[in-house]
Amino acid sequence: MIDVYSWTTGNARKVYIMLEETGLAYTAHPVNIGKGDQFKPEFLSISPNNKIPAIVDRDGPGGTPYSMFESGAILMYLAEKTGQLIPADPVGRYQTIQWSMFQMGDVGPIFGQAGHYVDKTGGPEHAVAREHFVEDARRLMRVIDGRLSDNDYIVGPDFTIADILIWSWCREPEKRGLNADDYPNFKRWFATIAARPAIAAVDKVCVEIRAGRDVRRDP
Ligand SMILES: N[C@@H](CCC(=O)N[C@@H](CS)C(=O)NCC(=O)O)C(=O)O
Repeated sequence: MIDVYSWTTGNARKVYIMLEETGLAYTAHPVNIGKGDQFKPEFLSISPNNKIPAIVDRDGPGGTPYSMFESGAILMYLAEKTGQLIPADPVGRYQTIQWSMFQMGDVGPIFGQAGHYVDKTGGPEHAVAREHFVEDARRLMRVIDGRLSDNDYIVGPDFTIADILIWSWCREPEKRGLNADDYPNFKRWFATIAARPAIAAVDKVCVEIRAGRDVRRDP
């Protein structure tokens, strides 16, 4: 059983999607970041950077409970725990890690800043910052679209954690000043993943979490 302490954002969805895809039993517990739950001592004890998502694996390494924060690290941990969604061969494995780092180091932070300046601070005094981050977000979309021009998925023929990590940040591209129609390979890939049963299951989990209720799943 995995306990997930999280909310309903893109970073939160990565972990729920991973758990649904791998079939691990989990209980999701709401941490309402709009109300400051991420600063409570009990949450900080498992996530010292006061950010969701965090997990506690009751059956961690050595059979003892193990807690983790950072969504990319959590997905790698769960991939290794289950032997799923990361290739076993070294080339596929490091391709997956490389593209996962690309999401964590570039797509997440830049899309996050673009979203901030497009959605929340639309005033003219922020025009320079807005243009800077939206332009870099467009560049990253070209990287993703180019990668998908001759690959079904980010790493190749197989769906991996790199797809889950990147996909989760590509919902609602217009909120980051992006037009999905400019990236046709991206659009095809996004729709393919959106049709996976795990995505619909996670939408339902998020409704419950936003209502402040724990969700127990055994997919
Ligand atoms: N690098 C972290 C980023 C996590 C993150 O930014 N979480 C946001 C929500 S998506 C959060 O908890 N914000 C609350 C805060 O900063 O106080 C990860 O991927 O897990």
